[in-house]
Amino acid sequence: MVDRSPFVVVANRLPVDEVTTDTPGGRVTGSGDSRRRWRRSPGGLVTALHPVLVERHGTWIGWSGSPGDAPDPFELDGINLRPVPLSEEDLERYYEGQSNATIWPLYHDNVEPPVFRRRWREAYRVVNRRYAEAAAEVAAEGATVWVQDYQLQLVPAMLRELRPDLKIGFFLHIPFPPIELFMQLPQRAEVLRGLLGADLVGFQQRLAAQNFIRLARHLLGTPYHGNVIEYEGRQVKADAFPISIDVGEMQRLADNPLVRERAVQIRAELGDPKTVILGVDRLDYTKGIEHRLKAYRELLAAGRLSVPESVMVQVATPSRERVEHYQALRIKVEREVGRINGDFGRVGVPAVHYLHQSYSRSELAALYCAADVMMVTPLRDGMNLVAKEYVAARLEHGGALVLSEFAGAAGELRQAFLCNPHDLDAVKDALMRAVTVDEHEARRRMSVMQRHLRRHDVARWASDFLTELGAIP
Ligand code: GDG
Repeated sequence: MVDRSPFVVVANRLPVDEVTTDTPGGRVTGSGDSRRRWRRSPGGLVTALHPVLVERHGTWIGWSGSPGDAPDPFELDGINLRPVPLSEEDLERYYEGQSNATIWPLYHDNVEPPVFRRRWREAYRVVNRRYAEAAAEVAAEGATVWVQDYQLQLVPAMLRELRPDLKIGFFLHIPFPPIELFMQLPQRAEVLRGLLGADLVGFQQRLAAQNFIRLARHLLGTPYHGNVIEYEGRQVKADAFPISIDVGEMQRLADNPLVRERAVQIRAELGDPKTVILGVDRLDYTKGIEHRLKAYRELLAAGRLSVPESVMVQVATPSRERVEHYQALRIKVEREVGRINGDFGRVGVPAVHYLHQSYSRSELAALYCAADVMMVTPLRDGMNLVAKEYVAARLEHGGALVLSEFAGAAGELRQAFLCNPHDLDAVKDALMRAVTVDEHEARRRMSVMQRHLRRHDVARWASDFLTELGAIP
């Protein structure tokens, strides 16, 4: 039996990974056959919420990462973890289906056509109820429950029905679409009512909060004043809380002598080019990887860039590999990489180093330190933390960020080289401006953006949200 908590986080995934080998740092939990080792997974969300969770004897509810029966609740680094079971079929329908093949593309401006399936919708409902029931069970009287992201949009209303005494917050990490797109969703009223179960609904950008408020009015006729919606005798606030990163962690990594040495080594391994251009993304069609590669190819073809003076490194972390859209994307990206290397590479000197792999935080930091230009060109992105990580890692190095106007981060990182990723010429121009910017100007831009990030890190994001929710004084 888990103790009841005054502070509960509900997210699709628990912030831990199971350790299968004797990796140092893994903690043993449970007893007998259920002895399993876990390690806290890196991530801004858990870093930001860790102090609050520890201080308040908090509980995190989520999936453990393995299909089938859930492990018993356990404690790790001062946080109570309450696993929710997901079967193979739940994963296929609720997670890969409704979450990642319906809602994900729809909320990202339909950059790929969303797929609508009735059985996915039903699975989404069933799984959301499971998370809501778990939260209702562990939350203490009058507790604060913070629900995270697009996989769990029905949880706030389900939870309110079970436990009207709770204070419920919801944060959406991805964009919230304009009315005309949202209206395509067959489950639209149910999703909207699900979100309206919260006391505070947080978005990455103000525009998203406005889309939500207008949608509620359009679909349910709910009156509103400012950012407060009147719904079923309650007030629901909708506001923007742009998420950020653990700036200190990234700066410490970038300052670590081993990471710096590795950055020098990476440049040497790339043949000490004049310009290293970097992309780091989950292999996702919203990230604009193909567009970026195409822009680079056209610049090479026109002789505005050349190999080996410039080289591109594209890390494309494997993601959602069982979803069809992602399989098709991988083929397209890899074809483009092959084409560029075929046309412009030489034996031992590729034009693009393509890495379909996952890296440690320190290797990522070394890549950020090694790159003169970082390309972040999503077609649509709630925020994009990679852009913020690059800026934080640059310390005194200068360097230039090419950033899509369609990433939430563009609202804050105004000194980046901004571009419209749908306009190939604009991407090419922004990339050339970043490649050729003089050092003084590059440092100036970087230091303005760093100052902004130091004041707006992920701890501030969490405390702004929880203060607005009335969960902290
Ligand atoms: C969603 C929204 C919003 C990437 N490769 C590796 C690795 N990463 C890390 C990055 C970064 C994170 O993953 C990716 O975050 P993004 O923000 O760039 O993108 P999404 O995954 O799409 O995140 C997004 C975010 O939620 C937060 O609200 O910003 O808009 O789509 O931290 O560094 N980390 C490691 N190895 C890798 O190979 N260790």
